[in-house]
Amino acid sequence: MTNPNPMKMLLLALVLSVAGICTGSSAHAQTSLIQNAPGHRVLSLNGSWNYIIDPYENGFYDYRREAFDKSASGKGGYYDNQKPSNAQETELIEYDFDHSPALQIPGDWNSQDPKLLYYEGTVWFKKSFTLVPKAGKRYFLYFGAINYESHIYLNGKKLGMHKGGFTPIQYDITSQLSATGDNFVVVKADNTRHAEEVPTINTDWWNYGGITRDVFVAETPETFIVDFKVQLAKNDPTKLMGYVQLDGAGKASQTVTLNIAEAGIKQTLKTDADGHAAFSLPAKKLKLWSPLSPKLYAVSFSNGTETVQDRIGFRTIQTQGQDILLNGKSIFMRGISIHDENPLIPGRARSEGDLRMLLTWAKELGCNYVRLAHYPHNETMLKLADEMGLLVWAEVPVYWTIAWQNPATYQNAEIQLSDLISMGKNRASVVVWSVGNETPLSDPRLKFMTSLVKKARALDDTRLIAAALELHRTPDFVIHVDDQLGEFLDLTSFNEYVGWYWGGSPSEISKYKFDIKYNKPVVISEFGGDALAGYHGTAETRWSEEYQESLYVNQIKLLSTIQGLRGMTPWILADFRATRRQHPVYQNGFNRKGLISSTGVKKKAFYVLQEYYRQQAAKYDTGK
Ligand code: GCB
Repeated sequence: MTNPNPMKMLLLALVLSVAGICTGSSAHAQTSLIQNAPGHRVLSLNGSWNYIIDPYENGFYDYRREAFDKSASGKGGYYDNQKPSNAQETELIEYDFDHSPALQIPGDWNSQDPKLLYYEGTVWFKKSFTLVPKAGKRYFLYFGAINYESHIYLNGKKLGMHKGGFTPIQYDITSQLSATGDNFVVVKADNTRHAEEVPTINTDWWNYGGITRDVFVAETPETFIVDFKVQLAKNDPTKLMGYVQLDGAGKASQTVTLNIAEAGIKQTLKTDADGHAAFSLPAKKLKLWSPLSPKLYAVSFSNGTETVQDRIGFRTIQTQGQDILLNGKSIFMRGISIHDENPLIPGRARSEGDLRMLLTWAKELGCNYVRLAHYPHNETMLKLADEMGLLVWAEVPVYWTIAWQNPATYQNAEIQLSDLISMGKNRASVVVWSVGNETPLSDPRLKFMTSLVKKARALDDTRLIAAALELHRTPDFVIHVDDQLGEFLDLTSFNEYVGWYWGGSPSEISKYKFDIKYNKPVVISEFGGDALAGYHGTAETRWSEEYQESLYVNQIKLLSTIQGLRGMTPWILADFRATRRQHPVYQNGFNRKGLISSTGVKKKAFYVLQEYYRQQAAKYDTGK
């Protein structure tokens, strides 16, 4: 991220309000996301939140459909959390959070209340908390994610509105906290799907609603370290580059010290008038991060009033012809696609333990790489990948039929991409930014997608940019990969479902050939087929484990014919909920392409891929 100069901030505010992404009174509008925000956590708001299901949005609009929070008094909505003001209880109040049921946060609502499994609409949440603000400190209310549109209120006053179900939301609440320490926060979360949003109405995953990631209050000094980046320079392991950004009245001309003690790096930086200090330093002695040796360094920045810390790894990633070079050495990306879902709940992953379980399964499969599909995953997931030695493909929900011609839709996608990059820019594990998945060919789509590519490169030119491309086949069994978007990307990636959507059985896979236009590394973003764990038959029996097993055997043979094959992320690690999947016997509301079932059982195909990855590891990890 670059220095937020005033002109840029003005433009950004304009764009935000056009897109309707995050608006509120200007004092509270979302500014730069706090880097490593949990490091500033002073109070967790996870736990029990009371909720009210409000399909008609009675807590938001009056009976003439006027929004209460836009009325002269700003009062009347559920966010008032109104209580009877006298003992006789003479007032008419038709809601009561404190006698309403509670859900656990973080956590989607669908998996916690059977009434809400298919629900799409508004649910209100309320939590009371005690926090006595200290003089000279600032406080930020931080939500890891709320799906999809959220209106957030503190002590009855609106902080703002945010769109996007997978990126953090933060508001400066310093002036809004009550002096006595008694506070309440109310959230209107609405997961209604809309054609013009990102994602659009049609996806192949469950539209989980609610406050799905951690909530906390962060405390900072008046002037504090809001953002920083420390990574190796593009393709140069000898140079460390980055910046630190201060926020607050005293941000200009401050001294900030960068310290990476273990590497003997201590550097004094001086901020400019905008509170920004960029640096470029020699970094000869750093031990580089890789899946085989995921070395992380303790990195800190101090400005006299505070010290912020992170654990950061350093590596280079680049392509050369059809090779992907990690720290200058050719690698094969042994991957698997993953949704942000714990199949054992089943529901959105809620805890670090859930995320660790998913990545541990990936390691067991022999992976050195994961594709975090199809939207930004939890920041904790990226940190775990750093720690466990897994390369990451991180993606935005530009999926299928986006409203390509709508400028607000584009701005929305771009903001989600920027927030994703902001969240993951210090993670060595993240090597690919993906700007979208299987988007149908058209000129407006190409313009939209190439603008996202440009944006991603402008924000971070040290990582590879990719997308799951479109492909088509001809009657001679040739699969053509010539989607024009491929010209603008670093990898050739595509989803290829021969043997499942194309062709009647896995044995037909061998008839196919590839015609790939680009001389770039090929990293297959998806292939796969459904299998119901425990259901057995022959290799021709749809939905059986044997069918899926044979599909993997034949796909691996077919893909191995691609000269530039440098990796893959088959679809998918575990079965996941999907409304499109209606077969009452075999699917029952689940996409069954998982290598692991919704009860945690490994299917036969798991072992096929595991063996293939064992062979690939032997070939590449030893440098042969
Ligand atoms: C795809 C999509 C993925 C689906 C998968 C399927 O191409 O990218 O989101 O879940 O196919 O199972 O059809």
